[in-house]
Amino acid sequence: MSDDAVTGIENLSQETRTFAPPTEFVQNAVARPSLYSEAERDRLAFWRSRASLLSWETPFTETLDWSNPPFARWFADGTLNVAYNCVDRHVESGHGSQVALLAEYEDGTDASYTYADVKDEISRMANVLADLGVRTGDRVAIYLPMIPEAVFAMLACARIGAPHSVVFGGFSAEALRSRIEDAEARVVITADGQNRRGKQLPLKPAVDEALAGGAKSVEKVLVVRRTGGDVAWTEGRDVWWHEARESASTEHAPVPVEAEHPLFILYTSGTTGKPKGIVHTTGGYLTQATYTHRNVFDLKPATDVYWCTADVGWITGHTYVVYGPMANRTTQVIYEGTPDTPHQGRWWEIIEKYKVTQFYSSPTAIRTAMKWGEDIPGKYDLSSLRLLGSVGEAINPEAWMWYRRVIGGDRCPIVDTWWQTETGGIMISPLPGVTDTKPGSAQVPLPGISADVINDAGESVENGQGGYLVLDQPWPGMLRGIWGDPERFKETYWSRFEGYYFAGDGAKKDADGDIWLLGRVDDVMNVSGHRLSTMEIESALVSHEWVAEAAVVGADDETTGQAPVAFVILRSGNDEAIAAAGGEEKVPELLRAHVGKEIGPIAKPKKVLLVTELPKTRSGKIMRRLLRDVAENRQVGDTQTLADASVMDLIQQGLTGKS
Ligand code: 6R9
Repeated sequence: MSDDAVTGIENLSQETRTFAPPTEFVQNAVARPSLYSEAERDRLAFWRSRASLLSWETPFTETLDWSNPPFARWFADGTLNVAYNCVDRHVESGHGSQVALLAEYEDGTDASYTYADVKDEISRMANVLADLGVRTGDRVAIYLPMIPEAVFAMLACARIGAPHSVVFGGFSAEALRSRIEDAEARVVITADGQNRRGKQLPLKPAVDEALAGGAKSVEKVLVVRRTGGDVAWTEGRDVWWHEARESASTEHAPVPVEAEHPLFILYTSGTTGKPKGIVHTTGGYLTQATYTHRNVFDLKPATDVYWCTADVGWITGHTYVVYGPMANRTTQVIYEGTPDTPHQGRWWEIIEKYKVTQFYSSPTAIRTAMKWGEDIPGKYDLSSLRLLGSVGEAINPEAWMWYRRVIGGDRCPIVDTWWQTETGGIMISPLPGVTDTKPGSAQVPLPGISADVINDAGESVENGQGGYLVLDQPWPGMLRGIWGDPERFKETYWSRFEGYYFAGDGAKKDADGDIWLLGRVDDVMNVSGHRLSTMEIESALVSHEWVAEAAVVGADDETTGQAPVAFVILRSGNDEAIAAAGGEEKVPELLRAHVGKEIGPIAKPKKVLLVTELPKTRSGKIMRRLLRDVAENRQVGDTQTLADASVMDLIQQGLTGKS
């Protein structure tokens, strides 16, 4: 990366605001500053001691085997069972009556399950799965909505040592089929349907279609009844969970497995090519999930009510709904529905109802709430909150400040957590009660984690410089590979820089050495030899009071190589101000000038296009690839992974309508 490269990304690190945690928070914080020195003194000893957060059936003697990089083996000669660690041991230690899950359904009904209840449910389900032929090592596909049975299904698999592959309930039959086939799953666990935006959407027909079109490995389908009503039934293959459950015993002995036994496969939604089945194993993954969840979320099991809004179809739902929280004996909320059903205050209403203390969500959700206006959260009592988290993409300083003020009442530390499906758990994040936070920066690797920013030549950059984010030491929760394709694992992650795991993200170290994530490197553009981050321009646009959300792409340009093109959604309620400025047709020019002022003339978008929606994947990531097609006047590419495929039509109609 050239020196020029840095010029364009200067602006983000001009952010100088910092927020010290409240004194009371510091005094009672789970995380201690000494964690950093402990890990620096001896990284392996540090992880060895974190592994004692778990109960081992057979203690391990070797912490890490790195003799065949990049294939790591952690705690390899130890054995344990994940479900035992997440449930049984809490019951055995006298906490069976503590609530584990507070399930809120979209229609406002609810249910709660104690740890003792969960133990019974997962034991029953493990017995049913065993009856259906599932043995240790067999793969099970899970295609369920965000209901307690999804958590039970994952833990029932873990109890048997049968790796699960959770497929997000919003994915198509085709996506489900290819994932079942790749993992050769023997059983699918699904539901008749799910509640989404006030409607009942069928789910099982997608399983039927996937199995009709292939997926020959599947012998049985276990079906949870959620919405009721008629479903097509294949006798001999399909089994109702509520019927099988009746006669299933609540006694089931968890199967201890080796630490390197695969716990799950999770396919990344990958914008191009075949989805990758990311493999995570047992002992190292659960150690990192438990340690990070406890310290990053300041978890106090006896008093907290934690809520992570992620679906179990994503890695965040695996590590920070199921495994980390349950291993830490957390009481948590899980919510079936969407944030605006039946009204836009739904999430804040849930926080008030359950007195949620920690809330973990995504920048895109926060920006959407900003768009809807702060009056909406303003109607609810959010005073129970004491910590906020963010994950999924970089959170721009404006959204961070809004989150802190409007949702966190200016008192809650915010943890901006950087990690990936591949890393298994959080890698870079402030520690609440220890780190002074900075709006927009994920800041520092957690104790025990080693990350760096390097240049094209593979050299660590100085503070103030940008480059590529890499991980230079193995970590317990790291992916152990891509299912069935060890070569692709090496090629994808370990080949660009010798000896480093390359995360695919651009990053910069600021003057204090804190890390700022700049988006995927393919979202970094080069304009007249200057490297500009899409994130940085988006952040500048969103800092304008009229702008709700913005996506920027680098479009090919004859003279400058690439040029930024911005897609902008305006906030409602500014009609008067916009009219006074000369009407909506003047807005693009005003916003160009605003970016010029915020960053410099080089960053001014060539075009600013006003739109009403942005194309997003089902996990809420903006699909810039599609916007680039629009910006470069190309036929729009594959929209299969969009949450709502009609968005691209809307954008194009809007644009042609206006020009
Ligand atoms: C956990 C998760 C991983 C990619 C990652 C990066 C982006 C996630 C971020 C962030 C900036 C953060 N990302 N957290 N970027 N700041 N706090 O999202 O996993 O779906 O695999 O996505 O998401 O680009 O490389 P996954």
